[in-house]
Amino acid sequence: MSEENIINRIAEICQLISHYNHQYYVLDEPTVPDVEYDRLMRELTALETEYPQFKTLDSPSQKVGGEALKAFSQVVHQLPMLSLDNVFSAQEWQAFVKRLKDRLKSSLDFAICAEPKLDGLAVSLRYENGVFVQAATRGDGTVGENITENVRTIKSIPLRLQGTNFPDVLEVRGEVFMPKSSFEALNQQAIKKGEKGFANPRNAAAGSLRQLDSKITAKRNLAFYAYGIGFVGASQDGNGIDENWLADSHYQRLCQIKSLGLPMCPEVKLLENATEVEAFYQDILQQRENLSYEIDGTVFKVDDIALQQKLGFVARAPRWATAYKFPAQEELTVLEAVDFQVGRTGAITPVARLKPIFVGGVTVSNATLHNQDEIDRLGIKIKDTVIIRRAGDVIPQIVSVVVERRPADAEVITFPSVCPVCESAVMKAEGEAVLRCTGGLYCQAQRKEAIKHFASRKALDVDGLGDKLVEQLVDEGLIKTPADLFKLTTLDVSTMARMGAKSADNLIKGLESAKNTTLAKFVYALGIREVGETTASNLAQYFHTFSAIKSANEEQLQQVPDVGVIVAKNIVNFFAQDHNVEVVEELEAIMSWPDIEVKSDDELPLKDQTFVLTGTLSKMGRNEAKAALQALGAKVSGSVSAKTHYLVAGEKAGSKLVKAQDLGISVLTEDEMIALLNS
Ligand code: I6G
Repeated sequence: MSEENIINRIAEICQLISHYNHQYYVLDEPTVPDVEYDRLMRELTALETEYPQFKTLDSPSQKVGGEALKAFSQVVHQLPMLSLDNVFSAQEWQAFVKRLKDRLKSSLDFAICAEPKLDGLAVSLRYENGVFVQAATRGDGTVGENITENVRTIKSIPLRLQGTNFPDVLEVRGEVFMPKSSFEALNQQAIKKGEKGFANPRNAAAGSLRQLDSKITAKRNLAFYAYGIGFVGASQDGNGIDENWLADSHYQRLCQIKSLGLPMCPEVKLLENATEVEAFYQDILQQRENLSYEIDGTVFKVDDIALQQKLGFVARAPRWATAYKFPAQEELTVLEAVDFQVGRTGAITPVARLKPIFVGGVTVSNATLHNQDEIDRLGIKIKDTVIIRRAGDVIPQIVSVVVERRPADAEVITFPSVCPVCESAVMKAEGEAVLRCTGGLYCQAQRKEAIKHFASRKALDVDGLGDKLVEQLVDEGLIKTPADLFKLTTLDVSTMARMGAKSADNLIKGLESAKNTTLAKFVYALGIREVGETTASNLAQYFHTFSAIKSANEEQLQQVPDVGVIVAKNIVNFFAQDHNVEVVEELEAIMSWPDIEVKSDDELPLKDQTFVLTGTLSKMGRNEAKAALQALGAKVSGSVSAKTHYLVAGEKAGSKLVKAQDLGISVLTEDEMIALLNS
């Protein structure tokens, strides 16, 4: 190859790879398979190794990380990097707007640029003549750290701007963050290696950016969204494009940066006026768990740059912008006591009684401590100050203990030596972390939980029979087993405390109609350990009759999808116990379900295909879609794995969609699934 050909080929590959990077990391629309991308990258590195003199500063090969640094040098920001003031409520937001209007001496409405507030690190990127030359942290706002080599490895940050319409010097400001899926993968790896892992995606992003060895950063899968423009100017040998290049709207400026190939957060929206702010805040709060990145609030900015200039700055923050933060998801509180609860399967769970604390939008006073292993892992004692986390609708968790705040009289948590409810012996099965009561249905707690499960919505769905009523019926000695429910009379029930004739009548009617069910629901309602809805439905599909399930041995049971050694053992054990057989026989005599239709393989075109449903399915709904897929032989699983064939992604699909995409699994929209079902 002639020198000229080599230079041309290097330039050609660089341009192609940058283009594919943009499609993949910024637009989320890859057009070539990974293998093609890898081929080009290998060819480029080979050429650059052989002809280092032709390697350019903006080569995409530099994204894999360069030489390790001894320390970070300092960067003086040409324009200070400001931070944001906060508001925490609708009232505070309104007060903010009032201050703006007072200062502007105007009652007119103004447009607002609304953005999610990413939980990452603010950085400033500098492009000179379109080439990425420097990245710096915010630091103290005036002087930051030079993290150029690390930022160079972030795949969605272009090393050369697209097109030609940009100023000679352009500083882009934005947030470097770690997507939730990358954070989870990173922590899984750390746990496998026996390391501690990062507390949250923000820490992981910060830890990854502050690596002296950029090869480590390169492996961390960081991402970037631009939120504004810093210094803009013509350099000495400039081409004349300068500040006038800038649009006079903040939102338009973000679009300008986007057109140069920099990623902009897809949730950014231009609002007509300040009254639309609350709806945007609520909408983003709703979406929070499903977003692929962590956020801790929203940011609102006066959109008109002329108004921004009139408003100016206070100390370190602009007057024209504020973060409207979400309620904190982590808080400090005190562990006041630990109670032990006995569940349906006898598991004894320590429950933390906490000093009530407002966290994640609700007041929390209890949290599970799971088992002894968890207590050991946390190193927690009664009277400890703890960090509690409540994210979205997830149940509150104790994240860690603030050991420095431990009082001298903190008490060790000790598990009971007998069942706290029935005083039967307790035991821990080999390899299990859970302590269990051995009392079975002799134990009143297990009995109550078994009946609650039997009557619950996903099982027999008995109208008028809630958890409280089950407790009352058992406490008053009216029932001992699920079968006893059907022996209740209106008279029995109406004589109970707080029970009117009408409610009693409703309950008896509810029980009457619950007698007709399906085989799958009946099997699920029995509450056999680890037999959930899907397993129960698989058992029904496989065996067709209840007597076949009851008499199957472990080997036969293991032929059923989802049933492994442990579940098979649990099923056999359940039917081997006299008290279970007694109750089951009584129930069989009372209840009925239609025969399972036996289908030939021709009628099961989706046999052996595993589907996962995620997001909101607005046309069919989850349950209907699941039933329709199963009717055609498909398996419907709750989690995405390498064994998944299709992911059906409804609106606001979140981490499952990200995982499926990472694994290269076919993703169907709801309409595509409906078309598949109809075909
Ligand atoms: O630190 C920040 C995060 C996000 C920001 C910011 C932002 O907008 C979405 N915007 C400004 C104007 C500043 N800091 C100073």
